[in-house]
Amino acid sequence: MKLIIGGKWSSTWTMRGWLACKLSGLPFETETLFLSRADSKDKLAAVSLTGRIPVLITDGQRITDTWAIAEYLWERAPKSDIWPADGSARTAARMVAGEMHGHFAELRAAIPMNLVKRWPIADGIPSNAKLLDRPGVRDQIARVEQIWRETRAVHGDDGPYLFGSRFTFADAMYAPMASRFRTYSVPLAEDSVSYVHACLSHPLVAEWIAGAEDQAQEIGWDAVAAWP
Ligand SMILES: N[C@@H](CCC(=O)N[C@@H](CS)C(=O)NCC(=O)O)C(=O)O
Repeated sequence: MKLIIGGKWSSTWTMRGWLACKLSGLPFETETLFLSRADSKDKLAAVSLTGRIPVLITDGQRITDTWAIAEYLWERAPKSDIWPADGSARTAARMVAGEMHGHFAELRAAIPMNLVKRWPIADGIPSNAKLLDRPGVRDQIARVEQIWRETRAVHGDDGPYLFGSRFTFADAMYAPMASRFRTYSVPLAEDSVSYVHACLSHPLVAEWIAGAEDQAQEIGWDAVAAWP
């Protein structure tokens, strides 16, 4: 299998797709397609029916959409940690992952992911309060915290992740949001801070972040950290 991914410091959906591939335990390779180059649109059109990545190339298929990729992998590796083993936990995991897949547009737009940026990075950049005060953003942050809290209260007894001791695709869906909260110093309740820490410290997430840092060194740390 080959997964087409974007720049690791900023590509939330390909981070999620990559985490799904890792969670499946199946062998795969990656190919990087940077999205902001002059030839990116043409390259995207050549590999992706939707003009979006990730794309998983496997079995003669080009699978677009992170959710479809995760479900394909789950069918091939149903004992993997993509979804929880318990049926009701699995339904709950699909619900919370689905909410992240389909909602939070204002929050995503206000605080784009940048894994190598720490706020504030320089004078002249507006304070994070300005970003967080955009319409809908604070309510959506509160909703993310509520999802984490309520899911962990029911399913998270035996570990630090949403469904306890096993990091699942539901955590993968929220990992880019956890990183945004850290990057933009979003004020959070104590239990949310603990979850952010657990999520970003998971070995697979840490591996992706290390890759983002390596890319930033290669491209030029300051240029990458200044985006967007
Ligand atoms: N719903 C899609 C969203 C994919 C998406 O928006 N990917 C971004 C990269 S993170 C993209 O390909 N953007 C195209 C562009 O910026 O030209 C999924 O679940 O995979």
